[in-house]
Amino acid sequence: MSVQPQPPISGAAGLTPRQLTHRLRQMLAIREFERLGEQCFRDGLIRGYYHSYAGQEAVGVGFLNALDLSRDYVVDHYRDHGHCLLLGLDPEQIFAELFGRATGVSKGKGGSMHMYSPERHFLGGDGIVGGGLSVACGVGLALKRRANDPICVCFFGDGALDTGTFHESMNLASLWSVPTLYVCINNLYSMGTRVEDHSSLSQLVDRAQGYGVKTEQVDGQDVFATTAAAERIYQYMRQTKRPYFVEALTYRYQGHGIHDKALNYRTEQEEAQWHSRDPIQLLAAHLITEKILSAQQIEDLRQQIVAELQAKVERAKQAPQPDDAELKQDVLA
Ligand SMILES: Cc1ncc(C[n+]2csc(CCOP(=O)(O)OP(=O)(O)O)c2C)c(N)n1
Ligand SMILES: [Mg+2]
Repeated sequence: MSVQPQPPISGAAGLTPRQLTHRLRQMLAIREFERLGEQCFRDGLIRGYYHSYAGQEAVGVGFLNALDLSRDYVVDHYRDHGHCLLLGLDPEQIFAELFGRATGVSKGKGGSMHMYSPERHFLGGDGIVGGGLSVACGVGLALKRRANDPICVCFFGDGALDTGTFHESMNLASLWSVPTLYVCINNLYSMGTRVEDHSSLSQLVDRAQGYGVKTEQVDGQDVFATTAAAERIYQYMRQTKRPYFVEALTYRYQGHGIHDKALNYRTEQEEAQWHSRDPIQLLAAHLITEKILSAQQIEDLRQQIVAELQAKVERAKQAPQPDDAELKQDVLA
């Protein structure tokens, strides 16, 4: 990886060199996981859909590292591979799920959009746009009754604000005062529709404020900004048991899904502009300037991650197909 000079990013959010290196490793792992996953799709190992999280890494890294997974819970949307990695799920299990194998996170029955791990307090990806918002409201309500001030974090895209569930969920979350953080990952597009063409208000935070929920925008390219926002907001929520809405401004590098080449709805100039503030490069440049890691060490780290992930793919390929008897297990009809 060649690291170019970058515009400055906000301070180091109180992170130690070791924590900063860990976050770089996490972001590189997500980026390389998605690269390999898309290759596996093209090789015919994965069927259905594949929605890459590449470009949006700093959002998950900031908001998930700041959680306390002994008590907090996460509800997700379908762009969920990166979040699963950050919650500590083994990449081999995630690849196995993508390949539809019995050892997958959801026993091979969920696939890319429906990873699920109650052990890791991960209450699912969801193929329904806005589907997680009301679930997260209910989870927040349940958590509020526990004594140790837990919170729920719910991720979704800008497109989810156009569903009725968004309004029902914001209303009830505020009315019932539940400690759920709604993180809207505004990557400018709902499939191929630009945010100006699907939202009546261009500032998405304005759409949550009508329900009396505190809101803020955060630079989703800057892992220090997402880290600092997460820590501050979680503290507020644990104290007040109130919901909160964050609009994280970021960009997805790939098309909506693997079948979308993003050719006719956005410009190369726009893509280049966002790539010039790549979240990994921003952190890498900081680590180099602060002499925490050299460019060569970062490249070695990346190569080591790629090798580890490739080994996981090979093992996941060997995993068995689900047993026929599993077909009706865990299925609600
Ligand atoms: C209720 C519902 N309506 C429509 C769809 C089809 N659909 C799938 S993804 C998507 C766009 C959502 O975009 P956004 O919420 O911004 O998330 P992003 O893909 O950008 O992460 C749509 C319309 C769906 N899955 N569910
Ligand atoms: Mg979007």
